[in-house]
Amino acid sequence: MSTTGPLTDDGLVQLLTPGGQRVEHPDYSYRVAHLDAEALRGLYRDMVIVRRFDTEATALQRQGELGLWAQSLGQEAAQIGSGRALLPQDYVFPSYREHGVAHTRGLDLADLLRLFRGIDHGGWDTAAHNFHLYTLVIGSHTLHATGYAMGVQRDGDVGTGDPTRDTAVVTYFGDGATSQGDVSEALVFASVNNAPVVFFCQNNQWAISEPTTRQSRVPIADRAPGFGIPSVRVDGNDVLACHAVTAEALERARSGGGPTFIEAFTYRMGAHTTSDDPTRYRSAAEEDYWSQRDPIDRLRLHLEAIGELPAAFTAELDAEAALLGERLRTTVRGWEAPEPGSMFEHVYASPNAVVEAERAWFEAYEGSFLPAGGAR
Ligand SMILES: Cc1ncc(C[n+]2csc(CCOP(=O)(O)OP(=O)(O)O)c2C)c(N)n1
Ligand SMILES: [Mg+2]
Repeated sequence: MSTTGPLTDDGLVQLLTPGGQRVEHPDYSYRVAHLDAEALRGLYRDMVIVRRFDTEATALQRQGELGLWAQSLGQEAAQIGSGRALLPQDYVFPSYREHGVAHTRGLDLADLLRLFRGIDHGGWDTAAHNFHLYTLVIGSHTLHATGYAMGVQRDGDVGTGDPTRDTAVVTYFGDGATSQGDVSEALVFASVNNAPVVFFCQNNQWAISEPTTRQSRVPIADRAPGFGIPSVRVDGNDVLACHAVTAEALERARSGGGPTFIEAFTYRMGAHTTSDDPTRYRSAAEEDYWSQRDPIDRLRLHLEAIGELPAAFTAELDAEAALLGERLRTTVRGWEAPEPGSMFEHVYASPNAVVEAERAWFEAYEGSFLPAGGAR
């Protein structure tokens, strides 16, 4: 681990060491002081469930049931820690591997698979969960989040002091996304408008095969102050630290204090997607190093050390995870393929001439094939 550059671990906020020991931080410890053993087990349960979901989804892709899958393996602490700091009225703009955050917003995890099976443009009701659709156009949703946050501000839902009204917006994106112009534009707009938005960058050290050292010479969080936005670097494999820094940033946003940039320093333990083979561009030694820093192991070690991980709890959790796996397999295989022409529906709220012309062309094209079985 270098002491300089974008991959340094200098200055990371940490509340739980890789060995599972609680450590004090002068600015952040108080933000997790209320989490008792039951709450810690809740965070552990979330991470285990999401990992099981991710493992099942990967297997379903390998069995040909999904076209593609983007794993969240290794990023569970960043996602669960931050997601559990959100209030119901807060709004999330994710990229495409925020399965843990989706879980904290109460989505049925199965619904995340519709898009990846190619049967739906989205997969869930965004308004029901204040969780926007997955965005695959890297960084573009940081602009959507900033615009949405400016709307929240103009609706007067910031700084009223009413904890059920004041609202924050959070957008999740990767290290690679920070090189996109859209992200810089979003930071400019958020800053000059003092928008209630939290920029949550999961620096998982890779943008497909490009390492973070190809995105920046300095820690990514160091860029934000240049836009006038305060930033913090956090150990992204420490669920407590992620929870603490996000709680602070959300509170700042809701109270009218403006945007914050969080860099959660973590590691993409899996491939970029199921179409990728990381053995072509990274070393086994690097993967071994990070497997020693698994975010779930860290909390497990802590709970064991304080005698708060009873066998009955882990047995129940194992059963819950197995049941989820079974349900996912049955649900996904049970989904019928939609009529191909239905992809033209719901593009706009009202009829649109261009979409109608495309639909007509498509129907004529489909109609040009012989019917199944041969003769007309
Ligand atoms: C605008 C745009 N350019 C390129 C791509 C292709 N692409 C898909 S994922 C990816 C890497 C993103 O890396 P990062 O932001 O670090 O997120 P991670 O996948 O590591 O979570 C790229 C370049 C894209 N989807 N959108
Ligand atoms: Mg990345």
